[in-house]
Amino acid sequence: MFKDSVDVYLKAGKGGNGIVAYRREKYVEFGGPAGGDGGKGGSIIFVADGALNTLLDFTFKKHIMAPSGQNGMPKNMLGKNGEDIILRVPVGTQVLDYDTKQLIYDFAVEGQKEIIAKGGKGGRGNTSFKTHRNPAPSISENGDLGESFHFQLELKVLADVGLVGLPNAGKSTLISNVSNAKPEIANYPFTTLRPHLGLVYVDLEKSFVMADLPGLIEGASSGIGLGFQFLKHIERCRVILHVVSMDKLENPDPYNNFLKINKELELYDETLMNRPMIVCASKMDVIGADEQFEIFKTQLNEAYPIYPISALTQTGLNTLKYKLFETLETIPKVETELIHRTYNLKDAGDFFIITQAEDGVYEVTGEGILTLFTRTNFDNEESVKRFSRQLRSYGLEDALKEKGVKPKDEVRIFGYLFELVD
Ligand SMILES: Nc1nc2c(ncn2[C@@H]2O[C@H](COP(=O)(O)OP(=O)(O)OP(=O)(O)O)[C@@H](O)[C@H]2O)c(=O)[nH]1
Ligand SMILES: [Mg+2]
Repeated sequence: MFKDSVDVYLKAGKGGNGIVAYRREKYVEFGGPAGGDGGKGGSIIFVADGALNTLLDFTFKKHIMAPSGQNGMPKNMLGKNGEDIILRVPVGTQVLDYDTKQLIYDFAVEGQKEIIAKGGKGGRGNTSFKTHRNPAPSISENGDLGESFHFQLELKVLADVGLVGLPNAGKSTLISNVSNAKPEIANYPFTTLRPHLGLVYVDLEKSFVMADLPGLIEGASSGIGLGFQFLKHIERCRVILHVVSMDKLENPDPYNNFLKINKELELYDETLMNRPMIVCASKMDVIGADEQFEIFKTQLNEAYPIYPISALTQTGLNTLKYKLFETLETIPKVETELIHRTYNLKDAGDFFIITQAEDGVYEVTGEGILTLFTRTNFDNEESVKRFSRQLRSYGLEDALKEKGVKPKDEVRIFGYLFELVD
């Protein structure tokens, strides 16, 4: 089964908590702080792999979670880091924000590696808080939450040459004769149900990637046939090779059909009309093909370069390969954007948001405050004091006062009640 669009939930590991501990050793008179830092949470990493051609695996693992870091330990021992999860995706995979459909990463090159969801930082143990003024702090920090996202993965084939044409035109037969791709071939429409990539060698050092795509029919751009879901794969092909059968019985009016397919491409994405297109007249071995070819060529009127071939008798294949290679050399290599963007949680929302709940109590949420909140160890007085100092320094206290919250009033932060002090 082929799958080129899936959505996934990702949750990177939480950082381990730092701890409060002191050295207690025989003969050591004043045991200093010895609480270790927590380990880092595991991240989720994607790597582009040219050997893959489907996102099917992700339909079986929709929820991906990386392990948390271990808490810090006494004797200044660091907690162990949560292990990263590394997953392979086909080259051509795009990672989009599920809600906004914003493109976050584009896995355009083999081996490209990106941290998709970053594990939380480990919290600091009390040793890390040691200062000259406070040599034995009793404060520690909890680990940060790992990033969590709802992403959509879209596979859009990345090829130099994309084959388009009516079903049965001979696209799969052509690619299996000039490359290592082995798509199914049969004398019925819509034999090919998914894209196939093949490497075409022009000589030992020159090669390019060709993509066999499912057949298109009139109305494909509005969802008729198999077309619509596969049209997106043409988007990222540098050259379009339009295969047109010269078999009079199955394709009595090649020019008209050629125009219809082009119309579908245009309706799907008008910029495809600027993409270099080469026409391949196929099945030249069939009786009457020469005649069809002459008529078709006249109708084309040199608007596109046209190459006659027969996969059956192996004629015209080399000339076509060279022409394709030559054309590719005139087009810039990477047309796709190479996007690696750090998807910053802080960018996603406001640092803090103040709302009034039904019971009249003001509630505080927001991505930034959440980070500070999760870092705070609420069993520890010093940590709680530090939290309120942080709220003040980020301007939350002033913002609350502006809303009319007075000293001694209660404020709810992630379900916990706090009192505003003067
Ligand atoms: N005589 C002749 N028949 C051919 C030639 N190339 C392909 N065919 C036949 O045409 C039929 C369709 O070929 P495919 O390669 O499966 O066509 P396709 O364009 O991939 O079709 P879809 O996958 O359905 O879009 C098969 O029966 C092939 O054997 C050729 O050069 N000469
Ligand atoms: Mg086919």
